[in-house]
Amino acid sequence: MEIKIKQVDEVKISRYIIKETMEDWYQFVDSDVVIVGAGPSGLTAAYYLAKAGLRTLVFERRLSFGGGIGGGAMLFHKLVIERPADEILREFNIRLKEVEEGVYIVDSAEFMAKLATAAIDAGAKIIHGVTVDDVIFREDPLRVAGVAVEWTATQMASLHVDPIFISAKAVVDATGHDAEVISVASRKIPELGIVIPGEKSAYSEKAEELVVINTGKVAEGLYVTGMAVAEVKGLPRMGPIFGAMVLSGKAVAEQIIKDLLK
Ligand code: 48F
Repeated sequence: MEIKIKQVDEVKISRYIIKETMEDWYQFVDSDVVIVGAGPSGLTAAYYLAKAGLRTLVFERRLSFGGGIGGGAMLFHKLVIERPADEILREFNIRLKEVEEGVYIVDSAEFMAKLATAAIDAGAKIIHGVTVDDVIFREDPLRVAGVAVEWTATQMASLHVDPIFISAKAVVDATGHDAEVISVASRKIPELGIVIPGEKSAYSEKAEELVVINTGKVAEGLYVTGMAVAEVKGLPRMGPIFGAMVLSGKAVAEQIIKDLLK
């Protein structure tokens, strides 16, 4: 078989990559919404926010999508979803197997891939390998106004490097069980009055609804979604059932859309 591959030299490859990367950073340094964490709640929120026309940037510490989706339950590659979260998954063309009325099984790889695709296709920008380690705040009125970011690799190497800053009208903590962004805001901006009681042990039937109900604004400019809600509001965990994660992502997006586009 004859094949003629276009020849591109190394300098051109480097230039294209550097230019296009920097254009993205230059544009998104001033975002409408920064979501921290590309797990199920963060990706769902990103989809609805971008779809509403908001400039939406997701920072993910790792080089992959999905957060806890990929690990499933003890690495088993199936997860449970319950009504009405199935409606959201259907929007992303994720196949569901009903195992009892209103209870579905989903394949974790399909869930991760299609959720990320939906967020990206809606216009959200996802940047991997970046850790958010602080927030920006302003007074009069007191509010969170953005985030400080660093390469994850720089942090892993314990290098003493200052971060760069990204401004946002809304910052969403979608970091999962540790609620990392709200924890740092609570510690470093005591004026915000955020007290974190910590997550409780598992009580799945209750936790799913409580997480969704308690999703939302924590301080001006600062929002919480997903498992971080349990940490910040002192709620029980629920394990490998994921309905509340996507419902919480949608709920936080709806609140931000209301707050920013009113
Ligand atoms: O943990 P994660 O999946 O959060 P979630 O959306 O979903 C929780 C479920 O996966 C599961 C559960 C459901 O019943 O209990 O745990 O609430 O995804 C959080 C993502 O945030 C990234 C982390 O790598 C993961 O992909 N992350 C965490 N801290 C930071 C961060 C940070 N400081 N900066 C950037 N990314």
